[in-house]
Amino acid sequence: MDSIATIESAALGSIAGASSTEALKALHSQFLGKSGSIPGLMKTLGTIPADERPAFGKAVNEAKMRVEEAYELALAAAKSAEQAIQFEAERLDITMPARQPNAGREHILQLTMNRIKEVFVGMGFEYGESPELEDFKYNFDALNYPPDHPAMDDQDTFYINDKLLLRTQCTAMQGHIFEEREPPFRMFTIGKCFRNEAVDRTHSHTFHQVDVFMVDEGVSMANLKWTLRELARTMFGEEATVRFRPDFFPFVEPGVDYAISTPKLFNGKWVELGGAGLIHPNILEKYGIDTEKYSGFAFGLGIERIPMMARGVDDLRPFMDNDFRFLSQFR
Ligand code: FA5
Repeated sequence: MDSIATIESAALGSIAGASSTEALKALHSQFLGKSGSIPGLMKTLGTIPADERPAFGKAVNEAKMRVEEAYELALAAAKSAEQAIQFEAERLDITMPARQPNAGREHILQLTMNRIKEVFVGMGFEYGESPELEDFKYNFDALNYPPDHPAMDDQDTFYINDKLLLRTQCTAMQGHIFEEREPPFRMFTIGKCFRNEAVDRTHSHTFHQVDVFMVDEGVSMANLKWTLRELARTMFGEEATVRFRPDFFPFVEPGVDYAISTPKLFNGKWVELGGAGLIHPNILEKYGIDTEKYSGFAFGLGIERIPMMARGVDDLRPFMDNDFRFLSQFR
């Protein structure tokens, strides 16, 4: 019995003195494992008088349970102490500001084009696409430019060869539609145009236009003005008004430039937006459209102009540069 108490107190003492899980596990196998000292006591049972054996066995079992219990408690304490050290070492500072993802957004010119698209689709115009790399025929001939007419000098562009050029105006879509369809139609297109231009605050070699035209019975300047006023009102507010002044484009007769004004924007001044007019009868006749029955209007405008006016930007060049400090101001 003495040996039991000696071994038990040696085991409890060692367990109490051990601080790591590793040391405790070693003690467990030393005292409680299969060939450990406490189970080893059972092997001495044969040397004990028969009548003392039950009490001896019981005493060994009780000592084993106490050592087992002390071991479990010490192991749990050592584990949590070791975990605390590990957690501290792996601590994340969740108070650090997170890196913001750089979310994309639509370009201000794209937003403007989307808005214009909505306006014209809302008025019953059909959106169409037309090539940027265009045939000379559609960019000039089909639009009633006589050969070598000086009006073409205003629209010098980049030629791929004698026949193919980068279009100077979205009006180039007209010839394609006149060839393919019979009136009535209301069409518009939006896209890039190119001109061999001395680049400055208001001119670029690459810019965007919307071009709109309608051919039907009895279409007049009044329909043109109404349509432009609707556009102006949606883009610049209810009070926007439109002014016409005579201008020349070979493909319209009469031809005008149009400007808009609103009391709230541009200090009430007139701001020119683009050119317009009634489609020249020469063009309609060229495509076999009966000018006794049908007439049409057309107008075009520069897209860059709109955010420039609405947002007070006095130079169009940054719209085409990729400087996020500039572009991210616009939503
Ligand atoms: C035209 O391009 C005609 N096609 C418009 C038209 C259509 C008239 C239908 C009649 C009937 P203009 O060359 O004025 O016209 O250009 C129209 C608009 O495009 C200009 O008011 C301007 O806003 C824009 N624009 C023209 N050239 C440039 C350029 N180099 N850089 C930026 N914007 C330009």
